[in-house]
Amino acid sequence: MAKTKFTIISLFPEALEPYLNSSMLYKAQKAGIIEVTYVNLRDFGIGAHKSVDDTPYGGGDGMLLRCEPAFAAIESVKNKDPDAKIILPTPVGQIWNQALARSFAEVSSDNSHDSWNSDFEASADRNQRAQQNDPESVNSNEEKSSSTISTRHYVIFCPHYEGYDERIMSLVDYPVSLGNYVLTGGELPALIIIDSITRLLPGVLGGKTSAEIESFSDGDNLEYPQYTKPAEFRGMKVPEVLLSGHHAKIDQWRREQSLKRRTERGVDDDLGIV
Ligand code: 6GU
Repeated sequence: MAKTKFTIISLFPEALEPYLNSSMLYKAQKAGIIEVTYVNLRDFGIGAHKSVDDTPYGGGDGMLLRCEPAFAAIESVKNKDPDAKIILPTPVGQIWNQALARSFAEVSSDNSHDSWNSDFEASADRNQRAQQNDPESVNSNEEKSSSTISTRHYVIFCPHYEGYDERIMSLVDYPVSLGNYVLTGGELPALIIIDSITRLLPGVLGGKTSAEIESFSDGDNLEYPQYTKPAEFRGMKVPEVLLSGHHAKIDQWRREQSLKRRTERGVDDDLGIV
């Protein structure tokens, strides 16, 4: 299994490191399953003050990330690895879900990432054409649909301030949103994206194979209520059926509970596992 590389371009790499150097993500790095590299966007700032932002044309509040530092930082990574894919956390991106995480971890069957991938390809192509004005030079994401690539390298460019110059989008393969709300920057989304991909990689969750993860640990077991010892805590009892040892009945109960929760949430595809 090839290593999955993440490069995070951020103004605050020191905010990311403690989390990534803890628990499962730390173990995944130690085991050589993932590799995380940090690039400080400030190093690519302009002038003596290493400025990375400026006021918006046309007026408006706040500061926007400028093109020069963003392009220089992304190109510094691309020059070393032209195949690296650029992820931009942005509230206007495609909503991240379990199906996307699975596609990025490439534990899905080929046809299941076709639909979202073509969305992303369409947007990446649009951006490149817009910038280069040259349809011939558009580099399609061919390797995404192949199962034979040896290394996946995702570069997560974390915007900050009130936004970013739209021309930065021309370098982006995957604009990704975490949901319908606005955060102050791309760091938390970067952590979530890395976490949700990494837990799907073989060897991260108790050494399971990708097939086992697909069929078991990929969210479907999160949908019903679970309990561990003690059987009674402060008057709250574990449902009798779970103590019965009757596997068919337990399966039946879990199916019912999953369905009930889905109905109560009023959604049926949020985990991308249907
Ligand atoms: Cl990816 N970025 C920001 N800034 N806000 C968000 C988001 C991303 N997803 C939801 N809100």
